[in-house]
Amino acid sequence: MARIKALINGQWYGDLEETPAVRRALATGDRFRTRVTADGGPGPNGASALPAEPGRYHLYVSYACPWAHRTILYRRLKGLEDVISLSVLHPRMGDEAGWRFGDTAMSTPDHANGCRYLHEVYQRGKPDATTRVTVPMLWDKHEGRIVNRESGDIMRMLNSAFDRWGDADVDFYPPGLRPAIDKLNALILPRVCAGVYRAGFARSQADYDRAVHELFETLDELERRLGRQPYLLGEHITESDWHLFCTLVRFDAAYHGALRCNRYRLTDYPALAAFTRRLYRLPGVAETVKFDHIKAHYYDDLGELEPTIVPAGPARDFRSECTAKPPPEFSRIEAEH
Ligand SMILES: N[C@@H](CCC(=O)N[C@@H](CS)C(=O)NCC(=O)O)C(=O)O
Repeated sequence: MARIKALINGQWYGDLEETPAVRRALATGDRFRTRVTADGGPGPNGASALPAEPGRYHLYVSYACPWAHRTILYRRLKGLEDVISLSVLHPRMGDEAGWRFGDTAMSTPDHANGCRYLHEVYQRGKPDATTRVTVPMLWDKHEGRIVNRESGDIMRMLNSAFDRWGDADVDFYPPGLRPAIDKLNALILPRVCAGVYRAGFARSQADYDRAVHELFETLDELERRLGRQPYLLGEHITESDWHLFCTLVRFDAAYHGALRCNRYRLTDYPALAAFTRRLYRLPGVAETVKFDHIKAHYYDDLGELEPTIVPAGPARDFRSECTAKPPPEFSRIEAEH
């Protein structure tokens, strides 16, 4: 059974067996889905909301994590670095304390709460919380509580709620493209972005095989799409592009090996690789991609990997890939073959 880290009724467990009871407790535990809107009016579907204000909110991230990476990118590309403050967790979170702060080359102190570990911040925000302790997490410094820890929600908030201070011209979720973005996200998020995790953390060979099949089938489809246009929805960069980018940029460094997604590498897909480079080269993006953090994280003790699963790849046909003629002394052997 998998070992996980979690807060249960406010108590921290750094090495917990994921029994059905634990899974149920977490499934019905705290959600933290408050939004920040421009004027504090309700969020999507009437979600409770807080007003955008400069200096009020704090973002907890790790540069290793693809979900946190999206929020780092939005903070940068929307020009919100002076509006929303930031603390960086150390990428190695395998020991029992989980995500930790520190004044190191790979992390910062906790600038908002002065805690040593992220689970302490969660406890401070909600003393009886039942939840996994994840990044990214958006914190309200005025009320001393967790606003939200869903990267998809945080992206949408940063995209529009803070436009009085940020760059209002940059819009990754424009009204005219919303249905198309939502449709694409419904394909990419489960099959690619979460798909690499479903493969890597599968508990059985059959679950792994299914996840890997869906992952590479979808990458094939996206390769065809990006062979025709620079970004997923044409000429305009949207939220869906950033979802995909944050997974692809980690693919060869981490997912291919550590999460056993090794049928092909990103570099085996010309259009997907070109798309990743295209986004990487946009001003401000390269600084958000830290391969040392990514590798340290995924090759740390993630604790939940099933040791007996056999990886699917590499899918190579050396015979058709090699066109060189054999030296003459081998021609007799080949003729006999
Ligand atoms: N639903 C979250 C997922 C975030 C997530 O899974 N973060 C990982 C790091 S990549 C984490 O903090 N895991 C710690 C844990 O689950 O114990 C989101 O999209 O923001």
